Amino acid sequence: MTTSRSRRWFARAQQILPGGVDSPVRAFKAVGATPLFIRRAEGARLEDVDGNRYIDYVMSWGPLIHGHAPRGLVKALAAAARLGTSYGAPSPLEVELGERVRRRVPSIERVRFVSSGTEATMSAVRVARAATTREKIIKFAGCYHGHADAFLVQAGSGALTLGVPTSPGVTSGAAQDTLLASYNDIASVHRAFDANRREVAALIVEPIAGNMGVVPPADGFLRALRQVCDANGALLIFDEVISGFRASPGGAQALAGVKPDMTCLGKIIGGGLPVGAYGGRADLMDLVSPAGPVYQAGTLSGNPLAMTAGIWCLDHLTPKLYGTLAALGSRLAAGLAGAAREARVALQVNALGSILTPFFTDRPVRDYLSATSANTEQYARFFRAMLARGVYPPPSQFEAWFLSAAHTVKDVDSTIAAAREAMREIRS
Ligand code: KE4
Repeated sequence: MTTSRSRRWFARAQQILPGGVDSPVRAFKAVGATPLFIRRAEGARLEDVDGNRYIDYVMSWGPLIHGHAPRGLVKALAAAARLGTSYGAPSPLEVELGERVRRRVPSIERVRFVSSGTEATMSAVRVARAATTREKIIKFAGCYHGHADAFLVQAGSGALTLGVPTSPGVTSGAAQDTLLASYNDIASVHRAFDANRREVAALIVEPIAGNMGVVPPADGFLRALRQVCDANGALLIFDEVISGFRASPGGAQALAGVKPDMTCLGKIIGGGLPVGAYGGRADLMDLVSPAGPVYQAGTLSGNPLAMTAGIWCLDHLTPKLYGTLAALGSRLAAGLAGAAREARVALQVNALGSILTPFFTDRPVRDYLSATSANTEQYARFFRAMLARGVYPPPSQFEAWFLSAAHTVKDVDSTIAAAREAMREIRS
């Protein structure tokens, strides 16, 4: 299997794109390999510029629950494009998609479409700060909400969980209003609230964490977050950019039976086109301009192509599909665990529905600390061994593997067979 054309494209790309990519994780730095440049994709398959084909478990990081380029979606987009690619004016499509979102996620009484998950989360926090006239937010170590300054923060020194920037260019001013808590540790949330009484506008959380690898919420954790926010007059924001319409037809909030004040969406509601959305209680969302004073805008917000894609994707999500995806997910999870056991490699597989992460550690993974106990070098070797066998996992230990309607039992069984060989190969 040659990847010479990808290498040439990567060398050329690095002359114009920082790091040769348009998003860092794609550069394969965490897995010590050269990124593959993709020529086309269809169903569950990627094809790189050298003609190599792979079973894809990145699936564009979550949007492609129906697989790459579903025929019906491509047809709908082609028709939409003939009617114009952007109007910069309202269209019925935004209303149609907004009503579909509300039917499936009733906590979203009003919704605003934007063009990325980052725009959605940063705008939701702005609304929360305006509604409460408070400035601080609480987030969890290991949860990722996009690259707005307020989120590029890690636990600083001292027990008070004060945030410090994780990136140059983020000012201490932007970071100081972000407090850190530990996922699945409600006591850490109480500590953050108690140390900042009546100062916390909102707590934002991935209700099923996907960005430290998949870490499901412990029983009762999300309900406890609802209670502690209510007790402190803070708003609860669910960042469902990954879990929205992925975990269940109503997202993670439907599974947990917990109603957030606001929800952020992305990925699946755009079917691979640039979309994000934030929404929630009408009294909060009616603060957003031009209904209210909280400013937020976007040239391509509600774009007709993206709305068309979102409508098609939601309309083709059936209860049966979730059952099929969950069965595939658990088959793959069990297969990876079995492959590791056979090779005597320490592995913990966290799985929920159609997302999962194999962690190379012998510790159960339930938060950022235990996730980072994973052997990332071993994951990198596993990644390279799988790529060589025609399987394309996420190029980082701390990401979710995504299944889609296009993946078959045969794909999963081939992946497991490849994993059995790869595990033997990497056994340290
Ligand atoms: P975007 O701005 O990348 O559309 O969305 C940010 C975001 C917000 N919230 C959650 C829960 C997310 O997972 C994301 C983005 N996810 C990453 C993958 N873990 C996108 C991939 C990338 O950064 O290239």
